[in-house]
Amino acid sequence: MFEYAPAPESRDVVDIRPSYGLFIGGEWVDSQGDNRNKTVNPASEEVLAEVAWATEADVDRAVQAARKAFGVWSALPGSERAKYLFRIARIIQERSRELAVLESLDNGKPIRESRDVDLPLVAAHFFYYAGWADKLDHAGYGPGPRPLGVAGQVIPWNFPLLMLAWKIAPALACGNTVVLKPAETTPLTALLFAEICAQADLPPGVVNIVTGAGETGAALVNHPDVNKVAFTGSTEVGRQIARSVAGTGKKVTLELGGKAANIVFEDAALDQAVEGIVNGIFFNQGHVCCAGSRLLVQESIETELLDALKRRLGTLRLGDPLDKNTDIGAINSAAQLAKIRELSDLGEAEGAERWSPACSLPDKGFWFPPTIFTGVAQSHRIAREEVFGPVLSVLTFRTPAEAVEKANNTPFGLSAGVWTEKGSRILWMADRLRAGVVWANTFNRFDPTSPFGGYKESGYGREGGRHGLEAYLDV
Ligand code: TXE
Repeated sequence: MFEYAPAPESRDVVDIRPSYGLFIGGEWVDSQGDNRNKTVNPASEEVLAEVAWATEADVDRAVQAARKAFGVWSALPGSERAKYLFRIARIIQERSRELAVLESLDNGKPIRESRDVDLPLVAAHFFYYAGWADKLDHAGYGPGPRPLGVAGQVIPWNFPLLMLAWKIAPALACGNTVVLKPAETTPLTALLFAEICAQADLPPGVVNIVTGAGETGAALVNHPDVNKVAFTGSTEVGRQIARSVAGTGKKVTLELGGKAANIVFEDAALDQAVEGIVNGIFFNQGHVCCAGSRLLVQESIETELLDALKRRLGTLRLGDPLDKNTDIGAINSAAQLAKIRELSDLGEAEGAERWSPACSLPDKGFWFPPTIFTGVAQSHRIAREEVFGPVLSVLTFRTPAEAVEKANNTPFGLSAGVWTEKGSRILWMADRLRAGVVWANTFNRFDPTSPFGGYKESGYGREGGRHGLEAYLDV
């Protein structure tokens, strides 16, 4: 039988420099400290590049550059800022193959995802917010909505370029300038984005990229000349940031963890629900804050649904992220792999039953098979804590009210999914689920026009859409 086997994506389409400095004031500069960080390909553990590790003094330089550029950038007419953002969006499209390959190399995600999900969404965010830049004066905010000033932005490693787009595009559209710190394990696409800013002739200092770890992030967040802090990452660091900016007058948005319920009723279209469950938890190796990590299935269809889900998991291909057939790539880091292993072992120790399809893991790199836990109780840690990996906890319910109660029974509230053919039930559930996003008969669907963000410990503020714009404006 004919089998379609596309050639793997070539890594030669990207030109990775052996070593990178910091992008400050439109120039590449060395860090003032001696520390450097090696970023590795998590699928092979091969070192991709050496990256500067910004000190407090470097962060200060970057903030000063952003402060200086703020005067020029915020004074431009919105239509001029729009031109730059449109230009950036177009260059992202032109260089999207290069960016997608680099993202997969540095992060471990399958090329099919970086090429077909991340990159189109990255470009879409720049196009969308470019469209807003010249309309702010007529958007009903009253005269002269004002940018906040310098935005200090700290992002995680699961969607490196997309999180950058979520943060930089609205900030620039409103007239703010930016210092952004990418995560230590995935700095490369942010550094390529810096090149794109230069290619778009963006005025120097409007976007500054400082690489480093938590201390660099903390120096940025705590810098007195930063007016707005935007963070996506762990709930624990989110709490620290909220404490450290308290009383400073800085505006803050925090996008933190989740433990979303994907709720399947007995009247759902089961084949679609199976695809939605797979997409919900195994997309991006489960490194997704809104991942559908808890499956709540109506008791009457539990066996049927789980049989179908297991059959489907048997067809998923795990392996080389640059292979266009790959469904599941590498875990981003040794530390994240250790966390996934620890919580999974704990799930077993607490009495849940663990299942994975037969699949061989590559010898080198960081890998974890798609995994399902059944017989999970609400008190189990795998039902309460964010695993941030390809691990699904299955719980059951009998009535819609019980589904709501179980879905809401976590400290988080980022997203939820409902699978049913009854429209009235979707609305009834959406009204009662304490989650920033409720998807109906779909999951993990994003759009730059829609606000995204959490309830409860999942954080506060919204990114995307008009709400995302307001996080960067004084109105
Ligand atoms: O997160 P950190 P980690 C969750 C997920 C994961 C866990 C730990 O459960 O297993 O967090 O991941 C920077 N001040 N999420 O350790 O440390 C850091 O350098 C300022 C969910 O990677 O929060 C990086 O750039 N910044 C999440 C960013 O914060 C600090 C995405 C995120 O790293 C800092 C990622 C400090 N004190 C992890 N300490 C989501 N919501 O999508 C670290 N950083």
